[in-house]
Amino acid sequence: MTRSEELFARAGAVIPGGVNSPVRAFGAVGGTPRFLDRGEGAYVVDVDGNRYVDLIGSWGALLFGHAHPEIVEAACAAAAKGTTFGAPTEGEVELAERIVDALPGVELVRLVSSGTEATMSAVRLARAATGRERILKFDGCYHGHADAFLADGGGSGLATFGIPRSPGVTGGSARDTVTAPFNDLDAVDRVFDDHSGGLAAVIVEPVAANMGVIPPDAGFLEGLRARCTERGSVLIFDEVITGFRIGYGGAQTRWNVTPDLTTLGKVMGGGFPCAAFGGRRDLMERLAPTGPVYQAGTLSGNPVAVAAGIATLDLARRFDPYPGLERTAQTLATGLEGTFGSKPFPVSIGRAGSLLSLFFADGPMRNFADAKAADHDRYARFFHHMLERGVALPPSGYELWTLGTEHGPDEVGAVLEAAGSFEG
Ligand code: KE4
Repeated sequence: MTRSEELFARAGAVIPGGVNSPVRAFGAVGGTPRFLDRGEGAYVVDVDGNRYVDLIGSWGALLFGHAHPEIVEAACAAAAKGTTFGAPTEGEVELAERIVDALPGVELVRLVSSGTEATMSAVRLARAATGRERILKFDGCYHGHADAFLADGGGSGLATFGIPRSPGVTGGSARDTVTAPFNDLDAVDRVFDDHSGGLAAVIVEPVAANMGVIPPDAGFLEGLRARCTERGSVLIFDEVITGFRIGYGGAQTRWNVTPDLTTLGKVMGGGFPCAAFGGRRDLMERLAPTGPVYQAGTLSGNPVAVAAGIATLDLARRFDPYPGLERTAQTLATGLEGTFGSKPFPVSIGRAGSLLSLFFADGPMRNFADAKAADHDRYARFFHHMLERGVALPPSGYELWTLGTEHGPDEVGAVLEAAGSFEG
């Protein structure tokens, strides 16, 4: 028995499913999750000493790889001064200033501890500002596990586990969430027309990255912007993945579409629990203590997490990693297409900037229905084929492959060499 197997058995005795987040349990691919001992740049090492090129990257948080010395140093220095105060600190101001400076749609920002907190708070704010209750999300987009988002087609782990609507979510919550296919403006128009009382908000991942990576069609984001403006609904860009990953200014800069509210997480926390929501001043000023919309958090703006976030954003501003990340993603995508081009099964690479994923499907991939129709059994076989050859892919075909600045030609070569021997 391997140490991972031992630990998985022990974990299962005290933690539901042996994991603290469902997608880690290998439910979609089978087998025993590898318990990790450490990360080193583009690599992770499991408790049995096996080393892998890491393409999970903590689900998108690690723009500069594992244990970047400047980020670790910043966090350690902050921790040595006290790990949490429950009082304001200078670092929170520094991080908030960077976020406001980077994102066109953010005039005020509130720091929180997870992407779910960010998205649930943004929806509460939109409902308060509009006096409306219903929100529109897109099938396959994932915005965290708040009740409002666990409606049909939830994306990420929901997609992996095929849970169309989680038990425990009340009919009232689900009733206030309407879904439409990603990239389908006609369906959006029908939703708006069907709800004459209006929608409080439309929330969207500007690049869908929880149903595999599916970029927005030309005009899709612009179309959402125009409709929300026309109908008085709040447009929320959930940039928890794309924020500071697809570019320093996020997807809203890349597509030049300015949302009313933006949610952030992952990269901005430098690998620590730090996320945020922000947007138009007139909306954000409704938040307590300046307004009546309540939202709070014991560890919001935690000084250690904030120090890591500042270090991360400053590395991004100093080194502009984005062109290099895109080149790496393009090289990997081209290599995979070449590798699988002669195989007797279809492969479609989803990519936007450095975000990419692989579907065993013909493509084009435009929405969740397309993603669900891909061959996920073949993905499970591919996952283990790669794991046995030292490459840790996300354990689900609905997740993005995360690249960081430490993934270079050697790592891309290792991925392509391992993929080359996959026969289906
Ligand atoms: P968290 O609450 O997990 O920090 O963030 C929720 C969230 C919100 N919005 C988007 C676009 C997200 O991708 C996420 C979380 N992403 C998943 C991975 N696709 C988290 C991994 C997990 O659930 O373990």
